[in-house]
Amino acid sequence: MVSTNQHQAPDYDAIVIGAGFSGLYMLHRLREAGYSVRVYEAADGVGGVWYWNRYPGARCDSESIYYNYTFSEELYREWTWSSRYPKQSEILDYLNFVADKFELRTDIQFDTKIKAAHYDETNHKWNIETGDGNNVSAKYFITGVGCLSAANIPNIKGKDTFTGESYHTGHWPHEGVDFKGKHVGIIGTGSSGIQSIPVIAKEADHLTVFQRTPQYSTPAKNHPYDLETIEYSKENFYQIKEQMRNSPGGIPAEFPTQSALENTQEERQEVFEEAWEKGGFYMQNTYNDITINEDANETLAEFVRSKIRETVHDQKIAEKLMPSYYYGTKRPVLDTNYFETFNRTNVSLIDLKNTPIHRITEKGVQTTEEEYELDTLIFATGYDAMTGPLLKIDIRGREGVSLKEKWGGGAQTKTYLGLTNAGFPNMFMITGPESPSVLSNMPVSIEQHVEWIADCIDYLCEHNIDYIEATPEAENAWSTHCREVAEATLFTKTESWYTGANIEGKPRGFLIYLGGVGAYREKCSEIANEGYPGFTMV
Ligand code: N01
Repeated sequence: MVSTNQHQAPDYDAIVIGAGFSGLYMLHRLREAGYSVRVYEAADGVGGVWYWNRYPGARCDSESIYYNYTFSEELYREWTWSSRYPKQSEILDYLNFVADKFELRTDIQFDTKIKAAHYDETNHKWNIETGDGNNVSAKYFITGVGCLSAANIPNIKGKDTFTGESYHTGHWPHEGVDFKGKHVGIIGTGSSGIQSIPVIAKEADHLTVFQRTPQYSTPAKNHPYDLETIEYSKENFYQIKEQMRNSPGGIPAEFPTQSALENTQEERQEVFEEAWEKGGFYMQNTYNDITINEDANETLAEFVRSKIRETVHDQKIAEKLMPSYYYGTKRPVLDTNYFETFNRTNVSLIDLKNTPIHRITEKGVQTTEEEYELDTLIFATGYDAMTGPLLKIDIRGREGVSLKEKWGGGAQTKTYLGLTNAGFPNMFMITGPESPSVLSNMPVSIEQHVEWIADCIDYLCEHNIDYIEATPEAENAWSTHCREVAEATLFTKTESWYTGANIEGKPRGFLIYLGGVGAYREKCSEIANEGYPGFTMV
C-alpha cells in the first residue's frame, strides 16, 4: 500500500510517467502554465521507445517532416531532418534537443520506475511509489508510457536454457551487437524483424529467420531529403500542421474517394504501381475500401504477393513468404530490401506454420523438424500493446480497485475517449486505449492529448473543482462506439496485437479508435467546449 499523508498538500500539481514524446510535451505545457510537475522516467535519458529501440535498421515509418512536434514553429524551424524516414538515433537526438531547448531535464527524475499509483479519496490526491521505495503525491496523475513499451518474449518452452546471447529488439544493448562470424536466429517478422533482418544478414555469417505469419511488407523508398523539401516544410509549417491535425491518420494525405472495385484490373495495376514507386504508406491510401471490403482488399493483397513472387528468386521460398490475411489488418510494414534478403545464400527461412518451434534448447531453436544451432537469438516478438505498459504499474482508483481488475479478468477494456477511466479521478492517459494512437502519426495524437489534458486542468483550477472523473455511462458509450467503428472494418477479422491476440490470456478487444484523427479531435474539443459532459466534477 502506498503510504498516505492526509494532512499535507500534494507534493506536485502533476506527476507524469515517461519522458518520451508524451511526457516531454506534457511537462513543458503544464510548467509553462505555472503548475509544479515531476516526470519519472525508467531510462537514464529522454526518448521513450526511441531510447530503447536501438536494433539494427531501426527507423520510424512516419515521414520525418511530419514526425515531430508542431507546438512551436521556432522548434520546427530549428531542427532539420536528414532523410525521408528518420533513423532511431536521429529521433533520439531530436528529443534530446527538445529537452535542452526547453530546459526540461530539471523536472525529470531519470532511472526511476513507478511501482504504484493509488488514489486517495479523502483528499483527492494520487500517492505514487517509486521503484526505489520513495513516496510522492500529486493532484493529477498522467501516464505517458507509450503504447508499445511492454516487451513480449513469448513463453516458449526452454527459453531460459539457451546459452548463447539473446536480445529483444525493444531492449537493445546501447553498445550494439557484433554479428560478424555468427550464426544468428531471429523470431518474428513484424516491423522490428523486417527492419533488422536485411541489416543483420549483411553482417552475420548466417541468419535464420523463424517466421510464423508472412507479411505484406512494401518498400519504404527512403532517401536523403533535398533542400527543396526541407524549405517547403518550414515555409508551410502552419498549413502542414492544420492538415495533419484534421486528417484521418495525422499526416497530410488526401483520403481516396474511389472504390478499388470501380476500376478495371489494368487501371488498378497502374494505381498500385504508382503507389509502390512512391513508397511509404501510399499503398493503403489507393482506394477508399481497402480496409472495409474483402474483395477490394484482395486486389491489393494479390498485387503485393505478385511483387514478392517477382523479387524472390526461389519460388518455394516466395510461397512461404506469401501472406493471406486481409492486407492492412496487421500493422503494415515498410522495408528496405526485405524480400531481396531471401535471395542471399547466408539467409534461411523457417516456416513455423509448417514446422512450429518445439522448444528453445541450450544450442538454439528446435522446431518439430530440426534443431538450428545459433550463437545469437533475437526476439522480434513485439509487445503487450496498449494496456501492457499501464498494467505493469499497480494503479488503483476509488475503493482500491486496480486498473488490472477493471480491464482484466476477461472484461472488455473500457475508457472514456482513451483519455480517462471511470473510477480513476484526476488520472489522464496520453494516447490510451480507445484513442487513435498507434493508427495515427503519434506526435500529432500526443500533442492533441497533451493540449486537451492541460486545458482540462486549467478548467478545473479556474472553476475550483477538486476532481474530474468519467461516468460509467459515458465510458460504456465511448467503448461501444469504438467497437462498432472497428467492427465495420476488416481489422477485427485478423488476429493481431491490435486485438490483444498476441498475448496469451489477454482479453480480446479492439483498443484503437478507427474514426480518424480529425474526427476524434473534433469530438474531444466538443466535449471540452461544452463543459465536459460525460464527466462528474466535484
Ligand atoms: O512486433 P509485432 P514488432 N512464435 O507484434 C512473431 C511499431 N514499430 O516489434 O504475426 C513465433 O508486429 C509474430 O508472429 P505472428 C509498429 O506499430 C514501428 O515488429 O503473431 N513467432 C510477429 O511476426 C509495429 O507494428 C516501427 O504470427 C512469434 C512478430 O513476432 C509494432 O511496433 C518499428 C511468437 C511480432 O511482430 C510492433 O512491431 C518497429 C511466437 N511465440 C516497431 N510470438 C517503425 O516505425 C510472436 N511472434 C518502423
